[in-house]
Parts: sequence; C-alpha cells; structure tokens
Amino acid sequence: MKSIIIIGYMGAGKTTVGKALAKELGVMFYDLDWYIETRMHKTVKEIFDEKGEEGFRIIEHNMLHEVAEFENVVVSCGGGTPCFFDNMDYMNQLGTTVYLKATPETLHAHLQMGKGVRPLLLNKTPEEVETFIKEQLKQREPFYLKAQHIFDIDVIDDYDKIQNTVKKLRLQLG
Ligand code: SKM
Repeated sequence: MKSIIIIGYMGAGKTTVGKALAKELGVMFYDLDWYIETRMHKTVKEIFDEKGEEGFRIIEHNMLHEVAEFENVVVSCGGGTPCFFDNMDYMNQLGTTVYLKATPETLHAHLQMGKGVRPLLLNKTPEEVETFIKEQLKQREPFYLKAQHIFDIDVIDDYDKIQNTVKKLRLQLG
C-alpha cells in the first residue's frame, strides 16, 4: 500500500481521522507536527518562537521528507505543509493524498474546542480567528485541492462518529 497522506486546514480533524484510519488498516500512524516535536526535542510553538515561521517551514519540509519515505503508513500533515516549497507535488508523488475539506465555520467550531498549541492563532480574539481562517483558507485551498482525493467532512452527519468517517473514507479510497 502507498502511504496515505492527510492534508487540510487546522481543525479539519487530520490527526483524529488519520489515527483512526491507521488503526483500521493496521498500519503505523505519524502526525507530522508530533514527529517534528520528537525529532527536534521542542514543541512547534518553541520552534516558531526561536526560528520564526520561515525556520519552522524548513524544518517541516525536511521532516516531511523523512516521514514520506516510510512505506505503508498513514501520515497527517500540518495545516501549512502543502503550501510551502514543492511539498504538495512531493506528497502526490510518494503517497495517496487526501484533503479533509471543511467550511471555515466548521473549522472555527472545531478550533474553539481544539486542543494543542497553534502558534498562528495565538493572541487572536474569536472574531479575528474567524476572519483569519476565511482569508488563509482562500490562499491555501489551491494547494489543498491538488490532493488526489477530496473528502468533505461537512457531509458526515455526526462528526464525532470517527468510525463513520473512516468507513466512508475507506470506501472512497477503494
Ligand atoms: O504545523 C502546525 C503549525 O502550527 C502551523 C500550522 C499551519 O500553518 O496551519 C498548523 C499546525 O499543524
């Protein structure tokens, strides 16, 4: 099996869905943000603070190359991964790419409940976050839409039912 690489905006559920899909398929799961943190012995926020976004993107690019070389795994990327360097084309060459697509409203709702630190959203009011998501999604979607599969999470009636998402995703992936 080619590795399955899940992309999409923050809050789309890439980690949750990726983990459940890997379990269902009986393969290893890698979350690129976690992989970066483990390899660098620093949190994503610490890397942003020390090296700025540009520095983070270089590290992310290098780590993507490490993870994408693994065969037969499920990988969930960071929200920005597809939008820098040639990352999206690279992922399309090496794996089966899946874009978890959601409306800005859904993403915003998930991020309100979301866990973990997302440096790009820190120090913003909920209104600012809403505007930020809409604008950034517009810029990023052309990259996301290069994925080989697009999976609309808004059509899942009850998003909490992850198994339901995974089942539909497996059917779509064939
Ligand atoms: O990779 C992290 C980091 O916080 C940047 C990011 C983004 O640019 O959307 C998403 C997170 O997964």
